[in-house]
Formats: sequence, C-alpha cells, structure tokens
Amino acid sequence: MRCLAVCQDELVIRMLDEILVPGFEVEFIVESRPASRRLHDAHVNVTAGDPRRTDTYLKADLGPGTCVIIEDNGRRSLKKILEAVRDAGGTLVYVLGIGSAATAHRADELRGEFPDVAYLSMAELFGGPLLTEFARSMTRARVQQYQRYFSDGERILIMLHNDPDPDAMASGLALRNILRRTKTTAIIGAMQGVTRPENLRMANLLDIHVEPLTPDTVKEYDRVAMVDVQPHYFGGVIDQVDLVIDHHPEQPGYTAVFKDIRADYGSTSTILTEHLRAVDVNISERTATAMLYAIKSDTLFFNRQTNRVDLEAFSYLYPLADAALIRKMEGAEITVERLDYVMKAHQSGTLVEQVFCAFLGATPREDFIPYVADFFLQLEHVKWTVIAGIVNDSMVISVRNLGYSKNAGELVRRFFADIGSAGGHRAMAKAVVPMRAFREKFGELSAEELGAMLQDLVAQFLHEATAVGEKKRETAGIKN
Ligand SMILES: [Mn+2]
Repeated sequence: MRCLAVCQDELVIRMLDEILVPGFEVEFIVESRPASRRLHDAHVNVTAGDPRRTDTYLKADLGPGTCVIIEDNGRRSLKKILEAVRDAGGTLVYVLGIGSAATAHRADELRGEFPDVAYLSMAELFGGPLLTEFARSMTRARVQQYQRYFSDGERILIMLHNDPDPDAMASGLALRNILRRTKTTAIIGAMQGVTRPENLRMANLLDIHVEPLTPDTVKEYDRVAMVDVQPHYFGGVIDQVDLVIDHHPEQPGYTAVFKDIRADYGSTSTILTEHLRAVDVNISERTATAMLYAIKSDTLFFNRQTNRVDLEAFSYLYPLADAALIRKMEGAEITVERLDYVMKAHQSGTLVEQVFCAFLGATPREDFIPYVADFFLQLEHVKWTVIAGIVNDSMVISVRNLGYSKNAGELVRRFFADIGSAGGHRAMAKAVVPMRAFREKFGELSAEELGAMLQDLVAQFLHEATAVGEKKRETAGIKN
C-alpha cells in the first residue's frame, strides 16, 4: 500500500519510517529543504514541497487508495493542508497528534470540518504498550523482593482459605513456582480441606496436596504466605504474615511484610499470572491448567466481575494449559450424591409462576443447596429458584434468578438479614440463619409448610417490587 506522510519533525519521520517500511511504500513530504537533504542522506524516501498546495500532492501522485498521514503539531496550517489533500483527491486521511496539540478538543474541532479524517494521538498510540511495560517492571521489582525474602526460609507455608477453591489451589501452585520451590520445601495448606466434588476432582487430577493445618502448626514455618485470602479471615488466629496476594477488598487488622492486593481483578490467579510473566518463570502445563481453570471459575467464565487483565491472563495461559483436562474437571460438577438432592427437590418442590422452591431437609454439606438452585434454573419455565436446607443447625437458603428486574440479594436481605447473615448480587444470593432464630421468626414448620412459606415470601417480594415499579412509571407519566 502507498502511504504519503506529511511531517516536519525529524524524530516523527524516522520513527514512522521504521514502523511503516517495508510493509508500506512510504514517501515523506517535508517543508524544509535542509531537513529533506539530511533525511535523503539517511535513505529516507523524502520530497521537499509546500504541504499547503494541492499541486504538491498531484506531483506525488496521490490517489484515492493512497493513505495520507499528516502530523499535527498544533500549527494553524493543518486545515490548509487538509483542504489541499482533499482537493488533490485524498480520501484515506489520518492526522497524527503530537505533544500538547493532541487533545480531544482538537480531534472534535477537526471532525466538525473534516468528518472523514481520523485523528490519532501519539500518546494514545504509544501509551498502552509503554504503560504495560512499566507496570511489568514495577511488578518485577516487587516479585524479586519477596523472592529474595523467601529464599532465606527453609520451611515455607502457602496458606489457603477454608475449603479451598480452584483459584486458591492454582494460586498456591503458581506461588510455589515463583518461589522456585518443590512440594517438600513449600507446603500448600489450609485449616479446613477441600470438600466440594469439583474441587476435589481438580486436586486429584492435578495432584495438588493440601496439607491440613492448625494454628499451632502454622507457627512451625519460617515464612508464611497467603493467597486468595487475607489474615483477618482467620478471626484473629493469625495477625502477621510475610506475604499476602489477594483479589478481595483489602482488610485492616494485620501486618504483612509484602502484599499485592488488587480488588479490581477477577481472580488471584490473574495477579499471579502477571507475577510469573514479570520474572519470566517457566509455567508448567499443570500450573497453567490450574490457573486457567481458576480464572474461568472465579469469573464464572467472564460473567462476574472481569477485567481486561483477566482476559489477557486467560489468553496468555490458554496455549500453555491442557484443555481436555479442564473439560474433565468441569464435568465433575455432577455426582451421584448431588443427583440425589436434585431428585429430592424434584419430588418435594413446587413451581408457581416461574418460581421454583424446595426444602431439602438436613444436608451433610452446604454445596448441595446452591447446586440444586443452579440446576433448576436451567429448566425452561423457571425464572427464580429458592432452595433451603439445614446444615449444622443453620438454615441455608440459596436464591438464583434470571432476568434483570428484581434483585436476589435484596430478597434475602429483606427477610433474613434481621435473624442471620444474608447477602448477594442481583442474580445469586444466600442466607444463613441459626435454626433457633429461624424458628422464632417463622415458627415450627413442617417440610411442606416450609416450602409453601418460601413461595409466599417470593410472591410477596415480587409483587411488591412490581407495584413500586408501576408507581414509578405512573409518576413519570409513561403510558404503556
Ligand atoms: Mn479467588
């Protein structure tokens, strides 16, 4: 492709020459003759000419297929140059904003008069890669510091939250990789081990051992790192660690020699991908597979809070990971035990106006409840699911919905925040209420009555919300 570049600044010319040649056939038009001679001596294809005159472009054989780049350094003559290019038949025109001239205001001003001209600011063009590079250097310095600090320790502990999830385990592996340790010199541990079947399957398939810990055994290590969790989580048992890497909001009340907390990231594995890349550590297929699975599951495959950096980490890890193994881990969601609870819900549950409610009775593990809630949301005519069960003398209630009008988090807060913990987002929410408080508020209910009561609560909530919505529409004077 042919390209005519109208530039006056030698640095810009040399840079464009380096970028565009040999992909483009480039000719520079320069106003100053001495500059033109110098550039010519440096083997740049350059012509001296007045850029404000149409015949300069006619001489240069400008056609509709020629790309024209015009440097804008803030001088008034830009409009004259653009007019001359237009009169000579130029249609593919780019203005390259340099320095303080390159503002959004300048771009708007030009667009008014020359709607087909594209405005590119040099700072924007170079800013992205440059900032990425600088951020990587800062990360590198930080990682090298903690690498050195940990290299002195003989026994290292990488601590995860209770019932570790894929992100926690993958982060453990990644950090061990960064610290250049093996499973005998850096132990991955948790106070309470893995229980959910899909997480157990991940631990088995990737051969991840999570060592059971107690507050006393934690003290036996020379260095302690925490990933995907912060010390406050352990309720005062641990108030000082050497390193914290986490993507949950930063919490007060502990000291850490080093920390890297980025609450706007979708997973801790995303942060650790940046650490690994910054220090050029080889990522094994096992670690990459774990991390890729972690990013996928922590962001619900990019349905939950996801950042550009999560996508970047994902595409970086993807070619390094074993995709078949990930499919196998995902299939682990379905187990015979879980199907038992699905059947139970199917037999005892009720579907009223697209709301499915069921009470599972006493369940040995909490994960059956959200699993059943997710499962029934897949049915065609189900828009809401509310599933309750008793775990360790607490009523656990999972709420799921589709559609954007009403908020699941609001529902659980409305009815259960006064007697237990209740919270969540628009589409998923959970309440945990001690059985005594539950009985005090709702009375002694049979399984059947409890299911009916849940239906009543949802109906009440949904109709109230509709009434408020209608009122708003009325006051706004919108008829439909
Ligand atoms: Mn996480």
